[in-house]
Amino acid sequence: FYTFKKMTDKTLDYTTTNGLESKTPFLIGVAGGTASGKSTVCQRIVEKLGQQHKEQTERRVVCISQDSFYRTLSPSERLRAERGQFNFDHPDAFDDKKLLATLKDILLGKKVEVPEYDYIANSISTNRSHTIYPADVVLIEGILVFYFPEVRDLFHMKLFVDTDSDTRLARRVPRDIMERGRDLEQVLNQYMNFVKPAFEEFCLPTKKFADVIIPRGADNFVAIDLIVHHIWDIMYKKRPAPTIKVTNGTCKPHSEADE
Ligand code: UZR
Ligand code: MG
Repeated sequence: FYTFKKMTDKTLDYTTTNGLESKTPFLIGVAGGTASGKSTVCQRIVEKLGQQHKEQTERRVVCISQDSFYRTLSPSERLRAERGQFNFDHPDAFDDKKLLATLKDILLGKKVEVPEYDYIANSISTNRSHTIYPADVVLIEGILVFYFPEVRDLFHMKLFVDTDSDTRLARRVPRDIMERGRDLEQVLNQYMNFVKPAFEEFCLPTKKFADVIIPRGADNFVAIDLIVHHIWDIMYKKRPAPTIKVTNGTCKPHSEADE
């Protein structure tokens, strides 16, 4: 099997629609309902590509969460959020312009800063962010990454993690209570009032945009294996990646130092 050394020897290259021969990351979108296992699927892909122990600057495969693109709430929205009355599952809760601009920069081979999200404060951290260095493969996961058409059009590959709703709820409840500091009543109210209806209205209809639907999520080793093999093929056998359009910018190759 391939080693990490071999992997660093090559980067992706393909011709963009502006005609420039360019090396840009292969961008993968991972959507699915809350607690469907999106992050775990991404982690498994990174592990299978042998990346999990690498330093951030050396990584050839990186993951970003759409949570980093929640918009800043107004004072009254913030109060509602504290009472569990703000709809974090609605497309309006996100700063899609910022998400779009960041993904375009990534495709142009630029280094970007992505803030961390703080679930207890219900906002992005002002002091904690991480730098995403140019990589070969960038995964971006989130409930609504296929919702915004301009964002959706930037992905080379779209995955939808399709896990039953009852399984997702069963995972979501303990996660919110233990990791996100909520109580049971608040979690269930929020689920019934916002999470479930928004999933049905905004997330589920984006399943049709996926190239690959992964039933059962991260437990589906066969599907993850197939996806990883496809990524390998594109990275090493120079199978052409699908062409994507990056407007408002010129694609330029990574610097030699990144090779
Ligand atoms: P995943 N979310 C919060 O609980 N609090 C916030 O401050 C921001 C987001 C939740 C959001 C959504 N909903 O269902 C979930 N609520 O994060 C998406 N309520 O994250 O895909 O990891 O489940
Ligand atoms: Mg998540």
